[in-house]
Amino acid sequence: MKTLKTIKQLFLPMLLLASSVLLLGCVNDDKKTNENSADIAVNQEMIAELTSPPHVPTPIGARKAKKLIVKMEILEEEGEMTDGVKYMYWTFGGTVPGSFIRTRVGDEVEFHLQNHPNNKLPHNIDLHAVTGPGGGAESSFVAPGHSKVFSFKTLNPGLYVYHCATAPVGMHIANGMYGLILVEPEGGLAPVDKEYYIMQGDFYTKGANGERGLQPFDMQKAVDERADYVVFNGSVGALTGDNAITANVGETVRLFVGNGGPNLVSSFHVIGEIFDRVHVEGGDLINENIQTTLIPAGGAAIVEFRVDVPGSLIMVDHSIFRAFNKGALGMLKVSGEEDKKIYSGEIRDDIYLPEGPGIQTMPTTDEIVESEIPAKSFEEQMEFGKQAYMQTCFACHQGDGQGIANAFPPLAKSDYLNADVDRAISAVLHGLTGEITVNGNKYNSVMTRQTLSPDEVANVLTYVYNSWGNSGKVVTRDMVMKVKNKK
Ligand code: HEC
Ligand SMILES: [Cu+2]
Repeated sequence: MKTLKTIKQLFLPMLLLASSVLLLGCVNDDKKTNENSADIAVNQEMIAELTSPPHVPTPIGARKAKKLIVKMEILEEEGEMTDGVKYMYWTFGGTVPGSFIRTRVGDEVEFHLQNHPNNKLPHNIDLHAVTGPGGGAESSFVAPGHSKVFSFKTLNPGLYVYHCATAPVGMHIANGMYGLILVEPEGGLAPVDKEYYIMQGDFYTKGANGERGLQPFDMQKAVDERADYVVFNGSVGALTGDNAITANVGETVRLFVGNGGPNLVSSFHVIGEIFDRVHVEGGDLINENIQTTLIPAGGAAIVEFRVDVPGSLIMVDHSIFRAFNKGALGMLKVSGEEDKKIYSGEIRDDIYLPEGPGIQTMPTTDEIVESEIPAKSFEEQMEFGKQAYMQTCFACHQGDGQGIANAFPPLAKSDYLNADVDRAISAVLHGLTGEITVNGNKYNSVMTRQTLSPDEVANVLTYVYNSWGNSGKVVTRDMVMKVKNKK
């Protein structure tokens, strides 16, 4: 009880301060506050410090508003969802969630969005901290091997989500394209001892939870909101065991918690702790003494508490099957002296382990293997071709070649495909842009060049031509070489 009082004493002056700021805020109407922020002058520039989760950049404190240069690189890269399960993540800065951006109100952010040349897809960024069309999405659409620059002024303080908004938007978000940007108020946030960055996300894989191998994204499960994994910081175990975040008894902890979705809302809870203060939805409203705070998809919260006793605090989405069966579980390890007045029981460091199938080994016979060997028969061409399709084409043209309306044309019963085999080979070898008509529907988009060997091109197209009601053509290596040597 005494310690509780001390916490109150500690936070009371801060609260008074916060409420007087709130009162002042009430005198001005919102619009005026924004206008005032827009008038804050910037006269120096600096490169923004970006950090990977669970770390956050140094607090802003009393720094004056500046021109802040943010360089964010998009990387599409394979990672591990859980033991033995690989996933092709699309990332801002090489991590899920993406790099943390820390700014203050009145900063003029010059944003450089760089799409790595090895990437397959165009992307963009929608920052919820932006006042402007699409949150920046319209100005930042960038093809692989290009960089886009746009600039915005941070008008409203708060913790904001950013995400990719390229069609199909849900798929880009589901593959990990989200992160947090903090806009600190004038004078900065109150100092604390430890700050961390945590973001929840739901993932949809072709195989069930725990099924091994490289698991492609499953559009239908995503549409149906049937998540195979719900995790903090991009994978099962990203914040447990050796990856746990830490603090010492008596320290104040601030968690910047976001939810990338794409679908699920998070009932964020820390087992064995009460949040002293929560910046509700990442905004100015402060709530106190909270057990569980709701974080919407595409939303965030700032959670603050003092740790009083040693042990492992377990962070969960209190939709509890997600925590124990789908991965939404992290640890904050607190070291220091016990305080029997606050908690008298035995404290163990190792009692909570995810019990879901995600951590069990469930070997399957049909693991996806990459093949460099030329196919010896039609059956082998079909088999290798299917593997290549599931790894390379699937993301856009979908599992049954049905495509995605207004974004990716169908390969199933495609008149465009069946009319001209050389043209199809060329599309895979060299990419395809400009307006085309497939089965009466117009598409005007970009298919990037696919990095496949001539054998793989022959196999994948043979698979496509002999699936889903197509014309049944067989494509050979020689046919591919002929098209290749033409250009
Ligand atoms: C990054 C997404 C993406 C990937 C991956 C991709 N495509 Fe495409 N594909 C497209 C887009 C977009 C178009 C339409 C281009 C346009 O509008 O000019 C297209 C067009 C085509 C077409 C011609 C139109 C049609 O429907 O018949 C063929 C054939 C094709 N792709 C085959 C493939 C094959 C085979 C693969 C895998 C080796 C593949 N694509 C991988 C996006 C993709
Ligand atoms: Cu994207």
